[in-house]
Amino acid sequence: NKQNIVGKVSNKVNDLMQVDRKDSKVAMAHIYVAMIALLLGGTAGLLQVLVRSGEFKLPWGIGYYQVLTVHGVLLGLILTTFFIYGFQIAAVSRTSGALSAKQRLLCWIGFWTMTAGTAMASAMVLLNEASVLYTFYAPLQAHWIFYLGLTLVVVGSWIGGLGQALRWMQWRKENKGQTSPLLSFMVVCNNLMWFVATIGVASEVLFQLLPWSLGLVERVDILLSRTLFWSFGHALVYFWLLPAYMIWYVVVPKVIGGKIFSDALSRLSFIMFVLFSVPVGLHHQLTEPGVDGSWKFLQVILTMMVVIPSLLTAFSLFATFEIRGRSLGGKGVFGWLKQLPWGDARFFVPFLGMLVFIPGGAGGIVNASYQMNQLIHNTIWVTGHFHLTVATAVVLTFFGACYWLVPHLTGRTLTKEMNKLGIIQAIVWVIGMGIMSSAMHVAGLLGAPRRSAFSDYGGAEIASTWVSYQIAQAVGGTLLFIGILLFLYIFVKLCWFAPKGQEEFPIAEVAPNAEKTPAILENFKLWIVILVALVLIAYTFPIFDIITNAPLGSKGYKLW
Ligand code: HAS
Ligand code: CU
Repeated sequence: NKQNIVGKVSNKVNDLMQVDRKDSKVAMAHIYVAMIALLLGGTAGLLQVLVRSGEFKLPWGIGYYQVLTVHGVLLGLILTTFFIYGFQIAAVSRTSGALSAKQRLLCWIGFWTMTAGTAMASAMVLLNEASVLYTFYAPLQAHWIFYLGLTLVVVGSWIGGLGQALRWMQWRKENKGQTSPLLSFMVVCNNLMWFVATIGVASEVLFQLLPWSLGLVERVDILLSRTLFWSFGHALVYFWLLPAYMIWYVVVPKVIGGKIFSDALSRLSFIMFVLFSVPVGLHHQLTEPGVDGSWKFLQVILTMMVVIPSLLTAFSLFATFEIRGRSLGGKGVFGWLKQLPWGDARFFVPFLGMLVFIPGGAGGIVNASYQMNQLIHNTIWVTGHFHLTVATAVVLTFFGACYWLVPHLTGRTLTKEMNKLGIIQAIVWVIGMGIMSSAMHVAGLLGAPRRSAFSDYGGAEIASTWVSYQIAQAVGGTLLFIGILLFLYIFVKLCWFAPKGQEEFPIAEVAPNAEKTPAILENFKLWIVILVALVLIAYTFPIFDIITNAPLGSKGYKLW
């Protein structure tokens, strides 16, 4: 009888492991696509900095803007979305419990839909039918298959996101009245924000760009298309950032042996992102005519509101680090810093990301300051800004996460050598990015444009002041490419060659003396109502204005 019970228990455990493995598989599928995007998109980045240095010409008739489109689409849209979904699926599965067969199926359907869309969009870029950059601004007109491909990526993300959210809802049903697992809650916040944000870009593509590129209509309203795009575009950058914040709030404290500073504060900051990420898109259009200044100013204020949850995050991370450092005996104002596990890549790599986010975020506040935006808009300063935010703060955090997530999902372990290589990789990245991004910021202040190939502008004197910075960008960009190769080497090792074993998914507990989490924070109905109200306030009048005062609209152009 006893044996029978033992048998049954071990069968049950086996079943659970089996299901877990199935979740791991769908998570890893996403991460593989992300890594292919990293390799190809990174190669494109290398070519760009070389072209812009003025010392290199692209062979075989490849266009600069074609390469730039590959870079932006693959790294900005594909690497991010696929990695985030891989991470989020694992996060929900490990904190709310393994996905049901139906939920997992949704994740697979989402995965294949997104992958098919990626293939369609990439094919069109490679065939030189869609050199329209990752923001695909009209009146540049791509082949309709490019737009359809991007639509499938978005639709696929809705399906996969639903699969993740359903698991959280099931947990809530099964555990009435209890505070839900923090990490799953955060995933649901991110997916909700993403869903609301993508409505704008989906309308742009479905009602404007697709009919236009198919030749069903001759002209589209440019200002409307850009406004719809940016109602999505800013939330997009937080869709990248929030998974990094999940890792900072929940994983990093566990890695350093500490606790989450406050569950309630973490949830509050995520809810603030849900509320304020969408109604701020006009801060990308501050120089555009056709939108009244007062609406731009309202969205500038809302942008400053969305800075607050980042400041909350900085505060609680500092607190987590200091409390842990002091508990290990650190003394004095900064003595506790020494106690942190600097030799652990799972801490060190995301930490560098946090550090870089301080200047990155400060630059964002400069951008969002209505008047200062005049100085930096459309200059390569902006490119410098987002290489600190998304390409360092976020990407280094994702790299750091891979060092436990990949072996966790593939049943292997992170060896000492790989850990060390991970640390070297991050240092190479920060040095490369430090050089490239600083040069971009300075050149931008000197007026160097973004989104443009090398030119001496007919020998204009001002263009000669940019040259040394463009060469510095090439040096930094080359280091970054080496960083990508180094990371992919570690990734391949962790997938197929590292010793077999078990690596945990680190999830910290909440500090015992923290306040109890108010139930209102989980009341999504309330937050959705406020979110919809804010979006309506921020966008109804500007869009009404744009539509009623619409000029003829523009035909499509293919300038490449
Ligand atoms: Fe941005 C343009 C404003 C954040 C990405 N941004 C872009 C573009 C991208 C991008 C891709 O208002 C270009 C889009 C295009 O192609 O045209 N951005 C902001 C503001 C923030 C901000 C106000 N951006 C981001 C993040 C991104 C991102 C995050 C990606 C992930 N951005 C703008 C504006 C433009 C713009 C304008 C348009 C410019 C133009 O004219 O075209 C804020 O969210 C930033 C808040 C962040 C902070 C930092 C908090 C620091 C933390 C770290 C703590 C560190 C610790 C370490 C604890 C205030 C959380 C401990 C240290 C020890 C020593 C112990
Ligand atoms: Cu923005």
